[in-house]
Amino acid sequence: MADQADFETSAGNGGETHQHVAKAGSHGGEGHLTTNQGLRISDNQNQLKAGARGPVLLEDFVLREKIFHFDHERIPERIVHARGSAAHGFFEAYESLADITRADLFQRAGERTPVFTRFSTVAGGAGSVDTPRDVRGFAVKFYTKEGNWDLVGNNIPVFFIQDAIKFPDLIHAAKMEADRGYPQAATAHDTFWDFVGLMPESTHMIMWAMSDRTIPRTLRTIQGFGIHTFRFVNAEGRSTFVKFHWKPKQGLASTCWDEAVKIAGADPDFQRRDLFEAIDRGDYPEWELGIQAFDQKFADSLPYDVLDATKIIPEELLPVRPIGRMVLDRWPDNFFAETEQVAYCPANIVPGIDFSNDPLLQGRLFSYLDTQLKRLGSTNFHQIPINQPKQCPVMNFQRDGHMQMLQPKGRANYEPNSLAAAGETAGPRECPHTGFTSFAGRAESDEQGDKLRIRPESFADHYSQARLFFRSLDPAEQAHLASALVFELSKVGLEHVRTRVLSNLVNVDPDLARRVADGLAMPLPEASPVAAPILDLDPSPALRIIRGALDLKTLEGRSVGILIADGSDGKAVDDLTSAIGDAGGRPVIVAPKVGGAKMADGSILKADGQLAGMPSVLFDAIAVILSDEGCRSLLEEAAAVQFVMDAFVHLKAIGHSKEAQPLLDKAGVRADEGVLEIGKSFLDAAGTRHWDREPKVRTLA
Ligand code: HDD
Repeated sequence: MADQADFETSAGNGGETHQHVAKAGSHGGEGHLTTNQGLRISDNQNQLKAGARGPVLLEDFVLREKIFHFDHERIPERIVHARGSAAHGFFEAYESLADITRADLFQRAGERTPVFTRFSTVAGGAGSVDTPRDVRGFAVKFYTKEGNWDLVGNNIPVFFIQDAIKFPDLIHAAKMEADRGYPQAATAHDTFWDFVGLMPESTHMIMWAMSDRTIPRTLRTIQGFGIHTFRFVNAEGRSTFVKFHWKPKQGLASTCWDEAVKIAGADPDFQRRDLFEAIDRGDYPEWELGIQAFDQKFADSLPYDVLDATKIIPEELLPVRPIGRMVLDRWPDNFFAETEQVAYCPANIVPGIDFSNDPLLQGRLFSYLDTQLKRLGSTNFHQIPINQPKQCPVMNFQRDGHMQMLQPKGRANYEPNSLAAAGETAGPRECPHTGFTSFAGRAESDEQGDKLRIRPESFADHYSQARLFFRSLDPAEQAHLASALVFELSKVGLEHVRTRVLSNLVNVDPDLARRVADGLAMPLPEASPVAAPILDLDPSPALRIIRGALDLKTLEGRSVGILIADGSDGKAVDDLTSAIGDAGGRPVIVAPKVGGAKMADGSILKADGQLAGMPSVLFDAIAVILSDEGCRSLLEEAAAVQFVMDAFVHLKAIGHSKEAQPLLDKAGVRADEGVLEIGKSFLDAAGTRHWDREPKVRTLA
């Protein structure tokens, strides 16, 4: 028997009808190994055999139970967003929002609500890499006192399609091609661009997807968006439309494409590791939650429809009001139990929050619940600890089903009942005052009443906001976007598909289309026909990453790789390491051998990583502290030359000792404001990328 303490029970969801829930994860304690029936195991190394060299016996139930369980360890991965990383934390409200919502989590300044947040890529399988060009999922489960609220968003504020009926087509086209099973986690292939070309409504999202937003530096440096228009509803029943925004305190930062590709090889788990390590060292990632709140009159004043998920409301037109912050401060105990089994669902809302008629959102309300049954195998998936409400009971008469964990007592399993009159437990009752009621106001759609498979006229403009996005970007970002289009379309074998996409791009911006056509060495086609006039909307600088509002110049939370070798000046390394730490950064020592290098004074300085295994793509800036002799030896080392060369072409700051200059020369480093001898100004330079270097190191479209 295992120690009794290993099998503690918790009240969990217990309420009147749900009794105790055995605590999952109780198998982690010290003690004796047992079978799942609690039988103590005497030998976990050998099967039961008939004689020392004889055949294995079918009777070996210890073996069979162990292998049976192992064989079933995998569950179906998510059809989309399969690869993800998650963390626990809290949401803290800044002030009472009682004027616009009755949602309990927004009533009191300083109130904290536990959250579980999962970030993901979309297209790749669970075992794919962290840094493909892809949208990042940003899903937050708020365990409120009134039930779980899930805000299941992305790091991009718009979506590819307007109507949920197109979702399976979109995902089929984006994922590996059906016959060949590749490419994994990549949109650079025929079927994706075929779909995109034929669905001009995806053009705005394509602009975002081809921008640096989809190659984020870390998960800590992405924005998040609820995308759809939702509603807040206050105690009087008045509705206000809201759009949700998450802004990273760490700033918004992306990689260069070449860098993202190299990170995939150097560390396929780069972003997962970064999140884990940041939380582990107490550098808790934080986001501010903000809302754009508006009424029907404001919605009616816009030249696009707020129910159309391919549209944003520019922040310059309607500022984002900060309403609280989320801090992620605890890594899950167990990846499978929590990150894999967490079941988000946009239909999980609480009183004071409600849906709009956005047809994409409406379709999602069905899909997520359905997918959980397939993945988690039972309608009782809500009883898995990560999915249970943490601050309120679950009480109802839903019963039985696969893997039912609860043991309700008594006869009451229907409502209403009058069993209380006989002294029996009657169970929970509905509550018209505190229970959730759907917002009953007049529907936004004038078409309400007729059954129609139709797209409203107000959804017809597919290009104005794509143009707005492109024209709002910094020139360096525009060049990255154009080059990404060239790269992706170069991987498309079907020429008519490339031509069709180019025709759509002409509608976005003729200059962009020309740059992409030049990059492909293809003629520029005519613009594709449009269903609505294309508007020149005012640019929105808030959409920029580079030189935008969230482009922070700081070492906080960023890493500096310090390359050393035998003969380096130990004091210079120490001084730099402390200075980086004081500035909130993370120094990482890289040496030809992981055991360390012999400093000039004879001491040994241990390395955090070996040069061949820690290329500079893993860092935000680099320093090279070498002696003459150390530098000479590294001139013959391709990994060292590449370390410096990549940092330069990825626009990172390079600090160096005088003696390291020959290595910089060999790597083709040219002097600019980001290349400095080690000193105070290097620390300033290391807090940012050096965009002005871009034209010197790459030919962009
Ligand atoms: Fe979805 C997962 C985000 C449209 C159907 N979606 C999923 C996840 C995120 C999003 C972040 C992963 C949640 C997690 O970490 O477990 N999805 C979005 C956004 C959308 C969107 C921001 C548009 C604005 N999704 C969308 C549509 C459908 C789905 C239109 C279907 C009609 N999504 C699913 C799903 C998934 C999912 C198949 C797969 C795994 C899961 O739900 O739990 O049901």
